[in-house]
Amino acid sequence: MRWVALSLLLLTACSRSSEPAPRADTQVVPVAPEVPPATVETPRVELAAPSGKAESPISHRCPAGMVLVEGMYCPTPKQECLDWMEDPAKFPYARCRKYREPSECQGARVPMAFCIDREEYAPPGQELPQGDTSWTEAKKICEGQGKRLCQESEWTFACEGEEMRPYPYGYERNPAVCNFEQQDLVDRNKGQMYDLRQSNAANPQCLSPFGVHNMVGNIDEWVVLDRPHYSEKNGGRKMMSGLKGGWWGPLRNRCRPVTVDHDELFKEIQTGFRCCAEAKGKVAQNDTDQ
Ligand SMILES: [Ca+2]
Repeated sequence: MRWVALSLLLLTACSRSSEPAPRADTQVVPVAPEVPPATVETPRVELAAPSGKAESPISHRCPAGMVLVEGMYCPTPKQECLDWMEDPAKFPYARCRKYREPSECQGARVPMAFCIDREEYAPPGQELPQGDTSWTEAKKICEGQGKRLCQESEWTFACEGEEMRPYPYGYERNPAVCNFEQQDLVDRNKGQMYDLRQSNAANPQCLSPFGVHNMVGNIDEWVVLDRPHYSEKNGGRKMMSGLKGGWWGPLRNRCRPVTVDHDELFKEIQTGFRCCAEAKGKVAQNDTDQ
């Protein structure tokens, strides 16, 4: 019973900061929080200030279908939640209704320039993003396209922008623009999660400051962790697989959190990815932060 395991997962899930990977689970996950397992979740807080780099849709520096993400990334922003939907002291995966605006950058920024797929990966000719994909499979598909799996910090920057937005679209949680906060998650007759993926043509407003689509919600996206995760459930084994953005359930669905503890072969209907690639040309450091 996969779904039984799923429910355990919801309760157990992963950690560093993201939403638990979903498990299909048996219960209609109550509107609530995902529960936490142990973790390293860093309570990140606060939000951002507009810095605006407006989107850079298509660039000659990136392959077709990719967006140029260039600017000064803040590794340690202060993003302060003003209105929690659950008690973060009890639920590591608590959702935040509204953040203080703007966010503040604590520490030095880092220049970044790379390309990222505008959309969640969908097989050629299809608009429905591919789910049921493991980290290992995602990596192979990206590399087969001459790309690579995104680094955690790259994904975060593409989502937050220089403004360090908690949500790609701003400071207030808004399930009307992206696919998350769905409540009816499990088909009890079949004992499995409903497939609530939405097409890449849906949710046109679910954009990051760089114009990257559906980063939070819809498909949970595999990345390469910035720092290794040593999984207790795997005997302390080093793992580099992380999930970003959450899926369609009532999760954190923010830019900063990352879910760890799902190994390289884990996959469910809600796990997918998008790829990154090197940008052509030099990093124009002086052009970026203004
Ligand atoms: Ca997504």
